[in-house]
Amino acid sequence: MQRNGLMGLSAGLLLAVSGLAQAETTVELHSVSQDGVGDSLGTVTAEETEHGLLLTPDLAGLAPGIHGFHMHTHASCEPSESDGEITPAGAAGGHFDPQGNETHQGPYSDDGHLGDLPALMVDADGNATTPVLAPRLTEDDLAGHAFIVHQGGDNYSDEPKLGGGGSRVACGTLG
Ligand SMILES: [Cu+2]
Ligand SMILES: [Zn+2]
Repeated sequence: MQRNGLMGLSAGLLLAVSGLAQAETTVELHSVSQDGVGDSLGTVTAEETEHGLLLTPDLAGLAPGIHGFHMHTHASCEPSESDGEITPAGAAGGHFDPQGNETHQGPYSDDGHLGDLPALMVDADGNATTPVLAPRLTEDDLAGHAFIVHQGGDNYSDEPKLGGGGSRVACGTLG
């Protein structure tokens, strides 16, 4: 009796541990330019919490300041070309928008792109380590897309275009 009880307890613990492991995804981000995908800049870890998806960056080599941060549609960080113009990580497509809202509203509105994430803070040394919370996302939303960090900030509106982030400077694909 006691032996069965202990076995049941260990099975329960194993389930709990594997459940935790599945609720966390770590993705490596690389610098991107018109030449393609460059060096690794570190990682972003996504962890499901009762408040939403907690995204913890461990990135280096970015310009100090606020950077727009989004989940883009496709799992590619390759450049794209249109009318002779090369866009870094353009193959990632636009902001993930499964509801077809076609408007950039940031992470706290249900009316915009689902891929709109909170902007990342990069310190004076070029490191980003402060976690941000994406309340509308779950871990199940991640696969098949890409995280992108932009050169500029993000005012969570369509003016200026896509919040004002401008060029894509870092990218990581989500299995
Ligand atoms: Cu973006
Ligand atoms: Zn957007």
